[in-house]
Amino acid sequence: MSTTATANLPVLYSYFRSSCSWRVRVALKLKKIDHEIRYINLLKNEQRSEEYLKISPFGFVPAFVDNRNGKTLIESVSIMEYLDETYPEFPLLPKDPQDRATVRALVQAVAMDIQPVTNLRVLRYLEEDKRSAWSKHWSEEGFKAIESLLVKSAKTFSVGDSLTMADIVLVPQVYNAVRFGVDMSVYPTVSRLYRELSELPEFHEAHPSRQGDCPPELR
Ligand SMILES: N[C@@H](CCC(=O)N[C@@H](CS)C(=O)NCC(=O)O)C(=O)O
Repeated sequence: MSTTATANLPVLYSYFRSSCSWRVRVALKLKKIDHEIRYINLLKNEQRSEEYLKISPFGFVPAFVDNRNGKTLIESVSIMEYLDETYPEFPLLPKDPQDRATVRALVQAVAMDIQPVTNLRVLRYLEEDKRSAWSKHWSEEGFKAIESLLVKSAKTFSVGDSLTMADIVLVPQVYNAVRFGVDMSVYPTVSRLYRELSELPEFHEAHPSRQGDCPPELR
């Protein structure tokens, strides 16, 4: 591993099942940015290696190295915002300030309220037999609120008729909720968006099962 891109392509540090990495994988695809992926195996604790902590001091994926300046970025939402500001093709935020605020509220609900409490290091801190109920509980709490926001904001996509970051963060988090045993049918708007977004090639290609580090039995 290196802290700067050695090839001509930007580099994404990713793990196939990481919802936060999946977000950036989709953003890169929507913006048609060619990139290299380097795999960090979270189950083998590669995110805690001395070498990787120099890239991401929190020991999280994703991290992104911009080949244009060799700089490393961390935090999936700020990586997406950076990509949006520096690669204008396929804007990920709406122009209207009210809609932007709604997109950001939905993004934060997932990225700050659900994902952090169901993250691997938090689950590992809990006793093993408590982990599943914990993840399910916090996912249900979050999606209950997200459903009521989406009922007001969604049309074709989460906010109106343009695909935004709100959609990008939604799909991986629903995928995780399903893994945690959440019954998503009680959130009809979330479920409809998940189904329709999952069919788009950018989401499909960025799916965990399509990643080079996905074990054969999960493909
Ligand atoms: N706020 C960070 C969270 C990143 C994060 O939690 N990544 C998870 C995978 S989705 C991770 O690397 N977990 C490793 C661990 O918990 O040890 C972001 O949005 O990028």
